[in-house]
Amino acid sequence: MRFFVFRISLYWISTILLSIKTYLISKSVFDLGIDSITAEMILWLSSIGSIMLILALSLFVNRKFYVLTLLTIYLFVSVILYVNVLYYRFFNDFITIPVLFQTKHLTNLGGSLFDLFNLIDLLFLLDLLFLFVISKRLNLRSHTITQKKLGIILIGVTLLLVNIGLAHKERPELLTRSFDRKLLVKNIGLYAYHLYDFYLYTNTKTKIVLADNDQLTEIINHVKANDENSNPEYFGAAKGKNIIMIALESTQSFIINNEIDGEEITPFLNDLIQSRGTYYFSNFYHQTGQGKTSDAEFIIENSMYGLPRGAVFFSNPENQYHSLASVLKSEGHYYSAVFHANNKSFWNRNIMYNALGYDRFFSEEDYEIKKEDSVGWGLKDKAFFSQTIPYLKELKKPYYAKLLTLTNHFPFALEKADEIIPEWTSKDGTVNRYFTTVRYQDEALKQFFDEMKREGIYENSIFILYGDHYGISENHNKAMAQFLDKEITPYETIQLQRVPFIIHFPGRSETREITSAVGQVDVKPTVLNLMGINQEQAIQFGTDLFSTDKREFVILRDGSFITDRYIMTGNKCYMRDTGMKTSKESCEPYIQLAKEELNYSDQIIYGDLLRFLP
Ligand code: GP9
Ligand code: MN
Repeated sequence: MRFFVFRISLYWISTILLSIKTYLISKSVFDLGIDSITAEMILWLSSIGSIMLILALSLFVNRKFYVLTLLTIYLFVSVILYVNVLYYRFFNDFITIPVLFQTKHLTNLGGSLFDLFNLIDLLFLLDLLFLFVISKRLNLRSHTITQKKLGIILIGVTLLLVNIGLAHKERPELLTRSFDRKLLVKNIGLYAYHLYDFYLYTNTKTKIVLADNDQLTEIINHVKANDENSNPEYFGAAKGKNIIMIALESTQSFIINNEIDGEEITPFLNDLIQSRGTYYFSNFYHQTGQGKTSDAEFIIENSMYGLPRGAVFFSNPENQYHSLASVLKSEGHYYSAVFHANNKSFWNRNIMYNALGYDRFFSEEDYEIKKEDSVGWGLKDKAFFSQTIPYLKELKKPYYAKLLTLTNHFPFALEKADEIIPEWTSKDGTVNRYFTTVRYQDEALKQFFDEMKREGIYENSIFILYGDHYGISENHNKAMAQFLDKEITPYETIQLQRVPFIIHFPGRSETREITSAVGQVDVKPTVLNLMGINQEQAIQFGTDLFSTDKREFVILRDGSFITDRYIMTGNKCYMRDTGMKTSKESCEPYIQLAKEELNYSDQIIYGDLLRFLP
């Protein structure tokens, strides 16, 4: 035994112990959904790889301090691990640097520390004691390892690279888009997650520190110069009404008033569009980037663009915003709530919603998610809507409620029993299933509207329905060409970025289809105008959709744009009505403008510039 212990140096014993501890805690405390051999492997690799590298820091100090440094690092990492355990037991989430500064969060935790502690946690101390006891004995031997530090670092880095490779296969774009803390920890491990969080935090903070007030003045001038008047006829048209906004997951406009094998795909939406009191915008474009659903939320809340990379929900949840929810609250005394039956930390919503001024977030925890009611990403839309009704009835009026659907999300999974129309029959399974899940979502909406009518919610509300972003990516052009019976050129790809946008006012007699090109940035100014809220001082990149002097100029996040006559994408200019290529000069005047507009919006976010407003 003695021989064995002396052979293995303190460094390796520490690495093994800490890896085992991290693995056991990740499996028992954190609910990461480790459900495959690959996921198990990733968990081991990420723990061992990062622990090897962290502990290797001790190999670079003077030999005299080697053991002390190693033990200190070990203790430090154990503390990080344990603090996450306590935090997770309370918040069902992992710590981020910004929340460390949110005193509200930590006081909550502090108040219930005693309840969060489990006797079994004392086991987490055993390894520390053990190491402490043996460390003295190993002291003499330990320096031999310091000669092998290069090898150790090489192994650590290799393990992490393999880990990242596997993680990338499991979840492409994980690091550029962030998605969700649980997914991050599951795929890169707790320690690398903290490093990543630290990087995001410092990167964001540096840009904010360097920003100044003058930038804002320039942007205000730009915004004012491009402003268009809201339509006074609609000013206050829905004043005091409850606002019910529904995000239609991955829903594109091409399915509206369309059929598959003789079956309507969206009979309810088609009817709604024809009903009294409905305004349907048939050339409404999503403007989202990598932040997908969260970008759509951000754009609609703020009338600003998302970021060129990553999700602003993740990178800038600490900024000051003048969001729809907060303006409705300050100017119209509206209560606001979001309903979404998914993990609350997905897209960092639980944190970002504070910055957006929402009063309440009903997430997965507020829904009863039975196995038979869930598919794919979670609670099916029908159950989601039904369970939301009682909550809606209890909300303080007037309210602004936003509901985010989920069933029509890639990979568009649905059980046979829920299928209203069968899957399509092309060679592309994704596209085939899409029609079926869109049809299901449409049925769920119908049921929701019926229930709202029965429960007396309908009459006093105004409804805003929007598609958040595309559901069928360019990888499926072949099947799409087959369905639409035309080639999917870059011009068509832009046209496929249209998503439904519907405003429905119960009690109004008009029915209108508005065909001008508009986008998600225009939603906030429209809603505020309908609510009778003056926005002269607002910094926003969109304008009232009912404005009579509205210019047609929609900018997509990649710099593509749509004007009354042209569509520009991939550095080529097309005629908007025919899709024919035309000379680049026609689009030229808008290119710079589009860049400028996106850039100004980015500057506001990167520099947290709205904090400079009085
Ligand atoms: C997750 C849901 C889907 O909560 O909003 O996000 P997406 O992948 O569409 O951005
Ligand atoms: Mn989405």
